[in-house]
This record gives sequence, structure tokens and C-alpha cells, in this order.
Amino acid sequence: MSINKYLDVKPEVAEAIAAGKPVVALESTIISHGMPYPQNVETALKVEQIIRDNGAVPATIAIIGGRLKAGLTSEEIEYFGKKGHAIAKASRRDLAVLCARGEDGATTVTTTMMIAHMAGIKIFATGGIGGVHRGAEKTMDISADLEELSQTPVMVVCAGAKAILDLGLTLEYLETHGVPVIGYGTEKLPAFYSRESKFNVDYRIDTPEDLAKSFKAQRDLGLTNGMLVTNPIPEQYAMPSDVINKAIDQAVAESVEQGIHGKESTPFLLARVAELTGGDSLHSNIELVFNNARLAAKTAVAYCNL
Ligand code: PSU
Ligand code: MN
Repeated sequence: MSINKYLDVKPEVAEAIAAGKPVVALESTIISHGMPYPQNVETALKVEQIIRDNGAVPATIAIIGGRLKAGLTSEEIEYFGKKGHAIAKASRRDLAVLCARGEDGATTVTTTMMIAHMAGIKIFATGGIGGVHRGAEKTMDISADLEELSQTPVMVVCAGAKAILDLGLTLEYLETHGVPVIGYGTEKLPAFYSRESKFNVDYRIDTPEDLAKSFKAQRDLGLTNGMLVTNPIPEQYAMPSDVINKAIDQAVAESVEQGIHGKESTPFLLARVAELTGGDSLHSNIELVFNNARLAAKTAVAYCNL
């Protein structure tokens, strides 16, 4: 199946989509730039298994040799994990040149949403999204993820946003652009490593069935924007806020001192926070991705049953 000359949908994924069966998209920047090898590959493979165990078909998304891939093999996931930062981090602005040149690209939330939508996949699970960076009033560093959420009809299930971002400004931006921010079982916006922040979400929804109904209504209304579901990290894996905040403040200060900017900014901050907190933050990060994969799969199943 190919509606786009650059798109390759893995046969298992194409069959599921054609049969109206649940499919969940997954991103590849989290593999290449979000976690170290080999934990990145182990996590990506386990996430796919969790999606299967919860009744959906996983479709990890990436760009390989200039082809937009909806669904990777285990070997391709291993390839992305091993190459790590040597793979280009691909946002919306990178797609055309990477496809024309036949190069590889790791898809961010932005490009994963785009390719999922091209393939006909509606629900996508990840860890954290990009947002408005701290200091954005001067740097204008606002992730393309927010723009994509405003224009691509895919549900993104995440654990909120890391406090490397300005969470208040991120919510303001999403509000302006018409993106509903849903808290799964919570009124407070989760902050990735922490179950909550001081900010409120737009709506609290408590079951996968109700998430599916709201997303269905968005589609039936003909709205073309996405929906952001924020799912708090399970209690036992949350990090003490003083530990994580100290590491984040230090990482942000170092990025300013070193003049880190553009696409390097988020990978720099993620890697620095992971180093400063040792293995703890990586462990939390992995567990929250598993938790999001479960919720996304259950929601995809519920959506297909509507
Ligand atoms: N935040 C995380 N983990 C991640 C990312 C963000 O907690 O892995 C990745 C995602 O791929 C996201 C991208 O789409 O970083 C955002 O990058 P930027 O801020 O450059 O838009
Ligand atoms: Mn940026």
C-alpha cells in the first residue's frame, strides 16, 4: 500500500489498517537521540511487544535511504539504536532533502505524526514532546512538534513535557493553536519525570474508551488538528522533584553557556539530564514509555470498537 511515492508501509501494518484493526505509531528519535545504546534498542523492542500484548500492531516510524517507513523490522530498530546521533534528527523541514538524497532520518514527534497520518495511523505513543523552551521569548526556540499538533489529526500519548521546557508557555501555545491537552486520570499537567506540575490540563479523561470517543468526535467534526494525551508516570517510577529539577537547571545553564541552539538543543539537554541523574532518570524514562504504549494500544483498540 502506498498513497505517497516515498512511503513504505510494512505489510503487517498495511493489513491491519486495511482491516480496520488497531495500530499504534512509535517514533525513532527517541531511539537514536533519546536514549543510549543498548537500552534504546531493548526499550524500542519491548514497547512493540507491549503494544502487541494490548491488542494492537506497532508501527515504528523512521526514514531509511530516503523512504518514509511506517513499521520497522527488529534489524532496522537495531540499526537506528546503534547509529544513534550519527543519524540525522528529522523534523518537518528536513523531509524533502532527506527523501531527495536517499538518506536516513530519525523521526521526531513532528515527522512521526506526519508519516503516521500519511499511512492512515491515528494513534501514536512516545515519551515526551518538544515544546516552548525556557528563554524562548529571546531565542524563539519553539519545537515544531507544537505546530504539527495544530495541523495533523493524530493522537499523541506522552508523559507530559520535561521541565527543560517552559511548561506554562507550552500550554499557551497549544491553546492558541487549538490543540486539546488531556490529562489521563489527572487535572494537572504531568512533567515527564514527575506525576504533576502546577499547571492544569484542559480536560481530565479517565478511560481509554472515553479518550477514543473524544478523538472520534474530533474526526467526525472534521477538525484537522491533533490531540495531546498526557499520561502521568507510574508513582513507583517518579523521580524526587528536587533531584530532577537541580539536574535540569544545571543542564539548561550549561546549554546557554555553550551556546547550544537549533536542533541540538533538545538532544543536548536530554543527554545532560540523563548524565547528571545517573541511571535513575533513564530507568524512569523507559518505564513511562511502556506506560504510554499500554494506554495508546488500549485507546487504539477502543477506537476501533466505536
Ligand atoms: N523530549 C523528550 N524525549 C525525546 C524528545 C523530546 O523528553 O526523545 C525528542 C522527540 O523526538 C521530540 C524531539 O519530538 O525530541 C523534539 O525536538 P525539538 O525540541 O528540537 O523539536
Ligand atoms: Mn528547537
